[in-house]
Amino acid sequence: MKILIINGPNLNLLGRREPEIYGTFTLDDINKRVAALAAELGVEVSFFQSNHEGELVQKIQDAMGVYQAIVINPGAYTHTSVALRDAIVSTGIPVVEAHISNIYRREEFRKHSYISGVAIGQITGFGPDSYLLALRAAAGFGKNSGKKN
Ligand code: CA2
Repeated sequence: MKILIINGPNLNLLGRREPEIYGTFTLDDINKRVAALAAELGVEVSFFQSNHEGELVQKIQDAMGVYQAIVINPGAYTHTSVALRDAIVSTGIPVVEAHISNIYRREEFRKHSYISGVAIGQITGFGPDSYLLALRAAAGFGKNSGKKN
C-alpha cells in the first residue's frame, strides 16, 4: 500500500517560527518519524510540500492510480480552498486530514475546514503525533477497505 503525505503552505517553516504554537520540530523531523512508522506498518510513504494551491491540486490529481490513501495537512488552505476539496472528491482517494495545532481552540476562522467534509476523518491538536495517528488511520482504512462489516 502506498500513502502520500502532503503538506501545504508555510509548513516548510516548522521549527523556525511560532514554536509556542507549532513546536520546535522541523518538517524533516516529522517526515523521518512518519517514514519510521510506515516501515513498522509495512506501508510505503512519499512526501510532498508546496506553498502553491495549484501544485497541491495537481499532486492530488497525479496521485490517482498510484496511491491508495493521502494524509494531508493543507495548512491555511484548509480554511479557504474549494479547489483542494474538489480535487479530493474528484480523485476519490481516501484522505485523512491532519493538523499540528487544535484548529478548534484557535481563531474563529480556523474552525471551518473545507476538507473535513470530504475526508475519512480529521486528526487535530496532537503536534507532530497528528501525522503518525493520521498515517495509522490511513493504513488501517486501506487494509480494511473492501471488507464487509
Ligand atoms: O495546525 C496546523 O497544522 C495548521 O494546518 C497549520 C497552518 C494553519 O494555517 C492551520 O490553521 C492549522 C499554518 C502552518 C504555518 O506553519 C508555520 C510554521 C512555522 C512558522 C510559521 C508558520
